[in-house]
Amino acid sequence: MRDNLEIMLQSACSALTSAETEAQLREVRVQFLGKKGELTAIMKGMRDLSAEERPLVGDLANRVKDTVESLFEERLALLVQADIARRLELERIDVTLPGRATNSGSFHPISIVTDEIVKIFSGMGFGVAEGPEVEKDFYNFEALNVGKDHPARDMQDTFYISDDVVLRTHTSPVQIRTMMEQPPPVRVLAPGTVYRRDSDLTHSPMFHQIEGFLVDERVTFGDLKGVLTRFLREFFGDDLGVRFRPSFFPFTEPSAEVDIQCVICSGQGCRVCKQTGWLEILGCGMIDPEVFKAVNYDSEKYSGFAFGMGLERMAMLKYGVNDLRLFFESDLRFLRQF
Ligand code: 2U9
Repeated sequence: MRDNLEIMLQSACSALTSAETEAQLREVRVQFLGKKGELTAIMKGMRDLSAEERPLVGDLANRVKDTVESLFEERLALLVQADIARRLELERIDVTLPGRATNSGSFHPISIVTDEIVKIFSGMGFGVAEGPEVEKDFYNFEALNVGKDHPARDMQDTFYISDDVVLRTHTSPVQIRTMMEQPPPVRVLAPGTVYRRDSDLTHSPMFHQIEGFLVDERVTFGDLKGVLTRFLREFFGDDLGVRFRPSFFPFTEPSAEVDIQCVICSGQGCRVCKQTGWLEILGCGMIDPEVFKAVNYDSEKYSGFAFGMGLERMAMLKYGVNDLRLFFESDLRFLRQF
């Protein structure tokens, strides 16, 4: 038995030292010290020993067991340590590497200007309405007092989809639809994309507009001047000079164009205002009774004003942008500045 115990110790030692993983190591322990292990098997021979020999062999067996046990613990600590070291190496993070930048988006200047104009007019009781960009001739022209042979149709250079369907040339059809849906009083702003067959340094075939209109009893040109002057001063600055010049539009009578004091040179005269000190900024007028007739509003009882402005022009003047094309090129070096 002594020899068997010595032999077992030898093979347990070498098995423990050659175990490469914690699982292997635990298997070795079970193989030698487990209930059905080698030590148990050897100890079955105890009953054949003499009374003198039994305690001596028992003592040896205990020492063998303790030795295997402590070897096991030693090796286990080593393997766990090695495992931690390996994982640390594997999962190593270089905290000195520069971080990956994430780009944060920003609003397009046309969106910023739209939002600001909507905000100013909503302070004066206006709501927002939208409508289709592919529009019936009736809503885009006919109802706005622009008849089939009206020169304004050539003037506006329209994209035709078919004989009576066009890409809207202004957002005015939204106002026609609004009036056909609801009775006065109405105060509505119509922002949106519009299309004209125009393409040069200062014209894009697709651009943006805001139009607005107000209809109620006893609305006067004085109301129009008050609302638009207030708007322009909130948008461009408190003491801004504003002037109204007579003009003509088929859908308004009387009509006017509005100039503001040049925001680049404060009215001193520069290249942008062509030395006049003034910039043309919007068109407006009292809604023509012919338009009321088309939408079935009583022009004896109601009157109203309407106005329109190009958003690219508003943005160019507000931010000092000198090239219209920048708004359509999606160049991040430009867009990130807003
Ligand atoms: C209805 C009745 C009247 C809208 C108006 C203008 C004058 C105008 C231009 C400014 C620059 C268009 O973007 S632009 O080229 N607009 O000058 N717009 S009055 O009049 C309306 C609209 C709807 C039912």
